[in-house]
Amino acid sequence: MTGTDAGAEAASLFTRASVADGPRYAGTMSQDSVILHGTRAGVRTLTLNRPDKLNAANDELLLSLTTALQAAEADDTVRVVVITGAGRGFCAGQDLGDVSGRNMTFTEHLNHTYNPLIRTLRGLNKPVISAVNGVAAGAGASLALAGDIRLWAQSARLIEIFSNIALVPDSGSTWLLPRLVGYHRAFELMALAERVDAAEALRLGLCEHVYPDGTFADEVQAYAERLAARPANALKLTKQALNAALTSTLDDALDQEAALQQLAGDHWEHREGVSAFKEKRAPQFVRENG
Ligand code: LHQ
Repeated sequence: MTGTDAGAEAASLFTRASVADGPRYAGTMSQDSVILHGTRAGVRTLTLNRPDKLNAANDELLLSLTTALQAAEADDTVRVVVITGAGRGFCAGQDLGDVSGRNMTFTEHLNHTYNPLIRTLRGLNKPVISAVNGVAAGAGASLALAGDIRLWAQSARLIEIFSNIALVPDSGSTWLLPRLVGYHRAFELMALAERVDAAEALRLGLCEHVYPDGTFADEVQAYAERLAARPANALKLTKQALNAALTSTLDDALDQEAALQQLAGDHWEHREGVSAFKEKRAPQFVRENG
C-alpha cells in the first residue's frame, strides 16, 4: 500500500467511526489504527498510536493525522483538538526504520507528509493542544511545539534531535523555535541536540503548563473543556490574527485587527458576552447550532 492509499483508507475509516461516535469517549477507528480518536464535551482527542516505537511517524500516521485534523475542522461539535501519544512517548520523530528504500527524495517526503500536517494544524480554525505525555524528538518535537497550547506531563522531554543523524530541523522547528527562545538558544538546542526537561521547557516558554504524570490525561481534558467553553468564533479569529501578526508589520496588524474585530463584533457570541456582563451572569458560548 502506498502512503497515499494508506491515508485514504484511514480517512474513510475515520469518517465512518466519527459518525458512529456519539458524544462520549471511546470513538476509536479500530484497535490497531495508528491514530485513535475520541470526543468528549467538544474535545476531540487524537492519539498517536505506535507505542512500541514511541509513536515514531510513518507515512500512514502522518497522513492519517492530517486527515483527522481536517475531519475535526469540519465537525461542528468539535471545539478543541488535543494531540497526544499512546504509551510512554509523545512522538520520536520520523520512523527511522521506514526511510530506507523509499522512492522519494527528502524534499518530496516532507512536501507529501510533514508539511501538509503542520500547515493543517497551524491553519486549523480551532485551538489545538499538544499534550506532550513523553519524549518528543525530531519532527515529534516540532509537533509538540506547533500546538496553540502546549501541556506537558512531568516526565516529558523535548529533543531537537535532527543533528544526531546529521539532518536539518524540519516540520516548522526552524521557524517556531527561534521565535520562542531566540536565535542563539534555538541554535544551541539544535546543534547539540540537548534534552529539555519539563521544568526547563516551562522556563523557556516551550509549554504553558506541566502536570503530574499520574493525572496528566485528566488535567488535559479539564483544560481542553475550559477552552471549549470559550467563544469559538472569537478564538478562531484570534488564532488567525496572531498567525498573521507573526509575520506582519504593526501597520498590517492594526488593519487586520480592525477587519477581524468587525467579524467578531457582528457575531452572536459578542452580544451574548455583553448581555452576560450586564446581567451579571456567566456567558453561554456553547449553542446547539454554533
Ligand atoms: C524508534 C524511533 C524512531 C524508529 C524510538 N524510529 N524506532 C523527516 C523526513 C525525512 C527523514 C528523516 O527525518 C525527518 C524528521 C525527523 O524526525 S528526524 C529525527 C528522527 N528521530 C530520531 O532520530 C529519534 C530516534 N530515537 C531516539 O533517539 C530515542 O529513541 C529517544 C531519545 C527518542 C528515546 O530514547 P529512549 O527513551 O531510551 O527509548 P528507546 O531508544 O529505547 O526507544 C524505544 C523503542 O522505540 C526502541 O525500539 P526497541 O524495539 O529497541 O524497543 C526504539 O528503536 C524505538 N524508536 N525512536 N525514530
